[in-house]
Amino acid sequence: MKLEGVELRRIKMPLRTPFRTSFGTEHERDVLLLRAVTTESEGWGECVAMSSPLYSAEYVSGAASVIKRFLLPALTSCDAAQASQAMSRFKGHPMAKAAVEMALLDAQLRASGMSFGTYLGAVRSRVPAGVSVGIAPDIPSLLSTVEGFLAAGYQRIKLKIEPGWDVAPVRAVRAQFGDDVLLQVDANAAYTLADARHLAQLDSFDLLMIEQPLAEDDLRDHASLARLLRTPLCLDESIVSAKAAAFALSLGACQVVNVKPGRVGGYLEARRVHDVCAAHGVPVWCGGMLETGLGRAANVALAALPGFVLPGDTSASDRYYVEDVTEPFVLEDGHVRVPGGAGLGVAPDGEVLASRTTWVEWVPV
Ligand code: OSB
Ligand code: MG
Repeated sequence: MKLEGVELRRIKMPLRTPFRTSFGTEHERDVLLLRAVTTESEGWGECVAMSSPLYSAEYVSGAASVIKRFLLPALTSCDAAQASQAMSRFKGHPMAKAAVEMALLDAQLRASGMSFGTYLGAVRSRVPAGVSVGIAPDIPSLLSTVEGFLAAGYQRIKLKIEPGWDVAPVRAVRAQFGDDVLLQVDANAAYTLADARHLAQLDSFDLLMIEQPLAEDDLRDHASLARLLRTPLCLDESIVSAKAAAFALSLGACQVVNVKPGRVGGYLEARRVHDVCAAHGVPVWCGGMLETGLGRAANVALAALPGFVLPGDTSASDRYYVEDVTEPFVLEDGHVRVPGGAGLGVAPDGEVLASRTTWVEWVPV
């Protein structure tokens, strides 16, 4: 099997409703997709970089550039694991690397007839679905959004928080929907250790975890904060590799890990993060980056591994998109099904893709 080239494509996906986090508001998702063409098959990759470098240093145009200028020319084989090794000499750019690896892995698995889930080691055919709820304009609109998600069957609610939008929304959701709802919060690094006493007020709401309260590079302060709170800490932005996960766990910087393949450079490294955490008895869950059906298919396969013991941000397609590029992922009894077909097990619809495309370029390899 030989790689002939990769088509880079940017699509603009309108969001159902704006998604607000402590780092910004997203009105539409600008997604970079890769189509790897080999002598035997095609494979799809989705780059999770966002349009601006607000969640991490990567952004869509930068990812497209590094893929074209450095990552694709460095490929010596179209075996995903070997490609990942070849790309590792370039510093950083994990989301760009993850997208290339995903496209090659999909091509390779489609050629051999194996699913992503089987390849990664999935032990479940469906995974429980959680949902990430953006910062709302006011408490009544937050409550109506949460009510809708609970009615749809979501098994876990994650509220985005920031200074000024934390204790009150959590208290309101608990008061309205009760103590049985699995509830957690995500700060996207919006606090400092000086906020410890304020954050300790969240301890009375029996949250599953507080995700990434402090800066990405501040593992020591996370370890200090963890000792001041009863609520478990989870890390997202800080966990950039399996090695970083091992270090964070050894420091006591978190008790739970959010696994995002884009953030750690790919699905193979994501599996290693899972393995490190499993060896430490630390629960993990699968994060999300507003993926289309392509990235969602791979995430759901990953979330079916045995260490993923908490519901992830593996929502249905219609959480974000009225029309997905693939057949939509739907909620079935609060779960999302792991595709069983070869590779990702889903494929984009050519017409939907064409109608959303803003830029496309063929890069021969
Ligand atoms: O911190 O988990 C995060 C979305 C974009 C960037 C960062 C994050 C998120 C989410 C949404 O919380 C996850 C999803 O539903 O895809
Ligand atoms: Mg997060």
